[in-house]
Amino acid sequence: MKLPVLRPVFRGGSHDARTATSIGRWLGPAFAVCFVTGLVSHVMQHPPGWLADSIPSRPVWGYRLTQGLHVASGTAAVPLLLAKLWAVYPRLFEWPPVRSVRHAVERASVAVLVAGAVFELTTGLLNIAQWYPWPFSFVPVHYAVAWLVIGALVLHVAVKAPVIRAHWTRRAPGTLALPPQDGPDRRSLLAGVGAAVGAVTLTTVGQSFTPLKDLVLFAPRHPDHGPQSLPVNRTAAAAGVGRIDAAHYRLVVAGPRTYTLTLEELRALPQHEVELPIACVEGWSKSARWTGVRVVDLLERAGAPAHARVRVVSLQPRGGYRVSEMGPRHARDPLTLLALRLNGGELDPDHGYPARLMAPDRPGVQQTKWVGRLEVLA
Ligand SMILES: Nc1nc2c(c(=O)[nH]1)N[C@H]1C(S)=C(S)[C@@H](COP(=O)(O)O)O[C@H]1N2
Ligand SMILES: [Mo]
Repeated sequence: MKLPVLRPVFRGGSHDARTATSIGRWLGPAFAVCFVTGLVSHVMQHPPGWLADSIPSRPVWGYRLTQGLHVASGTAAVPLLLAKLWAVYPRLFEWPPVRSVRHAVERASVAVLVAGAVFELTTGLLNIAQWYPWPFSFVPVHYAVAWLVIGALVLHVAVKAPVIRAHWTRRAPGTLALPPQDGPDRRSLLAGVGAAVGAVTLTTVGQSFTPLKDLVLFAPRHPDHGPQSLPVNRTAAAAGVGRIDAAHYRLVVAGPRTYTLTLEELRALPQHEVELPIACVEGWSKSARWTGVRVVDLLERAGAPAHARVRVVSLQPRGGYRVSEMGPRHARDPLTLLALRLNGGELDPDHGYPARLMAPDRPGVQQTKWVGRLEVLA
């Protein structure tokens, strides 16, 4: 006796190739932007040896733009991915599940793509919210899975090229089973997806694109909320930095001619004012007015060679961001300061009192706060 196979029947007009393709042509570019800007962020934070000394320090807003786009494209991809999965999920019930080796490979690559894409968007969103409910380290895993996703995506687009082409050229049906025109189902689905993308973008993008900051509703941070009108990622208390006593503070500049400065001596050196953004990897960004001593002046006095890399060490006792490094282009940029003041006042403890690094075109995580030591590297 032959057992009947019980499978659901899908009659909705939107579970078809044209809907999937329409959404895909927005989702694909969103992933491409997210991937490229993610690579930029990765290289700036972990440059390979041959590139380390040529990371540019201009334009000053470079990282603000790429990281803002990274988070905005990832956020916009969430409703797009949900709609795409909704359009194609009946394929899960395809029968027979495997028709040939080629078909099996294609399905396996789609499984990798879907799992990886869901993983990237979920971990990315939770990271923005600074919630880490997983046992692994976010950055290396998010980075590695990005390569899986982009590989599977390229394969997927190649496999689907005929369907995509049919959609773009709006070829008459027959050769391929794309319905000739958009029905009401598809039109309203696409309008809804467009509205969702617009809504999540408009209510979050102001976290880095500050002209739209008044529309910020769902971003974890508002550009104006924080001491001295600037958000804080890790407070002094969270970093384990107690109130630093000005009288006992010392800055050590270690190099061929190592020396030490008190806070008074630091304040007595020529002060410069720059307008630079903090551009956090988590997507928020805010420009501010910083005043302090040029790092290049401090390095010259220590006899640092022109090509030297510099390590910036915080008084923070432990934690991932207590040390950062910069190549000669950042170290020697006249805008790079050991900042003592922010927006006209002394630095708030949460912004790195008494001294912090502020450099142009640099990820926020590397704008080291509570700086106690600059080391000229050989
Ligand atoms: N020592 C130290 N510096 C640090 C951090 C830290 O945790 N420890 N956080 C970094 C991060 S992630 C960002 S975005 C900026 C935020 O600077 P702000 O709090 O002044 O806005 O500081 C950076 N500097
Ligand atoms: Mo950050």
